[in-house]
Amino acid sequence: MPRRVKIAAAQLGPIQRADSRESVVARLQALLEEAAAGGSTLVVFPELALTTFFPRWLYQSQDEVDAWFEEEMPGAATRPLFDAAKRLGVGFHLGYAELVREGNQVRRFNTAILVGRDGKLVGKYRKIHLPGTAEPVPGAPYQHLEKRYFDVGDLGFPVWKAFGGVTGMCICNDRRWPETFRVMALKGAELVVLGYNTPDSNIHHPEPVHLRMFHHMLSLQANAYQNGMWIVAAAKAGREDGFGLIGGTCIVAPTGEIAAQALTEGDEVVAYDCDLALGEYIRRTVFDFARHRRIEHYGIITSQTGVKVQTQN
Ligand code: ING
Repeated sequence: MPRRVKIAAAQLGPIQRADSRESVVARLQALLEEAAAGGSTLVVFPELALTTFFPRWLYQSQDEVDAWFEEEMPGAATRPLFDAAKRLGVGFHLGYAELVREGNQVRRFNTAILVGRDGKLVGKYRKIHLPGTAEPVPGAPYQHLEKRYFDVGDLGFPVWKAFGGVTGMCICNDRRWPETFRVMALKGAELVVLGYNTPDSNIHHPEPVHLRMFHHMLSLQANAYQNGMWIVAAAKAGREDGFGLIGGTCIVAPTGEIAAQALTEGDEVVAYDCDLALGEYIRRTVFDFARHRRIEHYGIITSQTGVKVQTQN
């Protein structure tokens, strides 16, 4: 029995360092309205969708860093987006930098939320796989300092009954790690939504530029198929203050096929009428976890973090 939900991936073009949150929220609202007009009931926005990709720089003070964070969600600048979504009866996924004050402790996360069609918060996820470095890479044309600016997510990989199925979230680099999707699939996820900011060059090792898009799509298509789930991924793309981010916003079916994909590196909505039941046959046959998985042979995956060479000879 099909269970259809029309989902939009709302790609954002570049956000310049000088752009105000208000100007960005106006763009997000325009994308939301375009998606709603096309019949979507869930809109997926990118990672850190309110600001430029600020971890590309080293800052001199913590105040400069904290200016990129939100202490309340919605706050004054983002309230119009929540109001528009509620008015239109459309849910959304939004990535942002979250600052949490608990007593005299401050914690900072690369966070994403899922908001229902009634405008109410369904759930929150905090990015677990933080890429890059805590210290700047000497001589690099730009930095990737997520390990410096964010704490590791402390909410695990939760899933929720939402949008007609079981829905989970992850963020950007999480999509490169199969554990991310397998954990949510083991909890019954049929749909995972995510945003990303992926630089168009590798500061850690020279590699052909086409691999950025190839690895992005490979990660999504493989994980969608191997877990029999829909994956919807929205980019922040284009050149931010001269630094390039890849596009490739897309909707991937549980078969691993690309159902819809963005053509530009600007603000662009791509949508697809996803049948959340499509993955059922995959999870009942080739990836029937209960019938085929042999966890007695997998223990090393959670008992060991890095590589320890241990050959038989
Ligand atoms: N960005 C990149 C991503 O995972 C990256 C970082 C790019 C890591 C390419 C490895 C290879 O898409 C974020 N924000 O995680």
